[in-house]
Amino acid sequence: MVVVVPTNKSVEAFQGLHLYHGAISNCSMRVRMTLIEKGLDWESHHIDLKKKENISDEYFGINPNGLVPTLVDNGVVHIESNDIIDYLDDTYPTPTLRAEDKDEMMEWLHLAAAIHVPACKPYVYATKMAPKLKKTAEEQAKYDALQQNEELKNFHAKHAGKSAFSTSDFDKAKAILGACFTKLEVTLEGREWIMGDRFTLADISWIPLYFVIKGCGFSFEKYPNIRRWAAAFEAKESYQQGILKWCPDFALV
Ligand SMILES: N[C@@H](CCC(=O)N[C@@H](CS)C(=O)NCC(=O)O)C(=O)O
Repeated sequence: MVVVVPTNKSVEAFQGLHLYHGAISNCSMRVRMTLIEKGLDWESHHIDLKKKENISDEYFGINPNGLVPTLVDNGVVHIESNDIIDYLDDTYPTPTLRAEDKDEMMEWLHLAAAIHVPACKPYVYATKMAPKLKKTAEEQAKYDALQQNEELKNFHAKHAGKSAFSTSDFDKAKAILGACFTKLEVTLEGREWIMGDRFTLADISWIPLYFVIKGCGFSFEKYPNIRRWAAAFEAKESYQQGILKWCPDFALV
């Protein structure tokens, strides 16, 4: 659980569940899906990353990294998508999204979190999003003043649309994604879901990665088990409402 004491005190008065989230944000997708799977009511606060709505004193006062998603549950602020979905499943236990082997399931959530900055973010920026998220000089100055997280500062200084991606950064991202999807492919052999027969947080954590990375051109030709697993989501309300509704044309964006 990653709880933040906000400097923007307005959110502390919120009742119920409020989600700050981005349409084409794989991290937001997993939280939207979890809320829907659990049948929870939540208030949407959409943050348009293309309009740089996250680069504001108000938003950094809620999420000190300036990232989406942020969940506010009765005035308590939670960040980090994989921690948020685990928190939601603990706090609102029915229906459960836990596997019997919780440790193995959590390894999938930790892996998704671990590859976000070294692999997912560079792949998405290099293939598609860098020009769309390019900051003006004014936005860049505002961002530099607000952002205290060195890893994010470095990432954005390097890749915020002004400098080209180095081949080595891109190749490294692609290699990490290839290794992780190979692990997923092997795991899904003879299994309906990542943890076996039961649909769990592990599936919710990974389907947004598949959706976004595929939408950025990564080929899943050699991963038949992953394609079968992903196709099974089409029948799920949480996939339709948590992912497709927010970015129906992602492949074209
Ligand atoms: N580890 C964070 C990563 C969140 C993150 O990077 N969100 C992206 C969208 S998926 C974002 O807000 N990007 C804007 C930025 O980097 O300034 C989590 O899992 O919640």
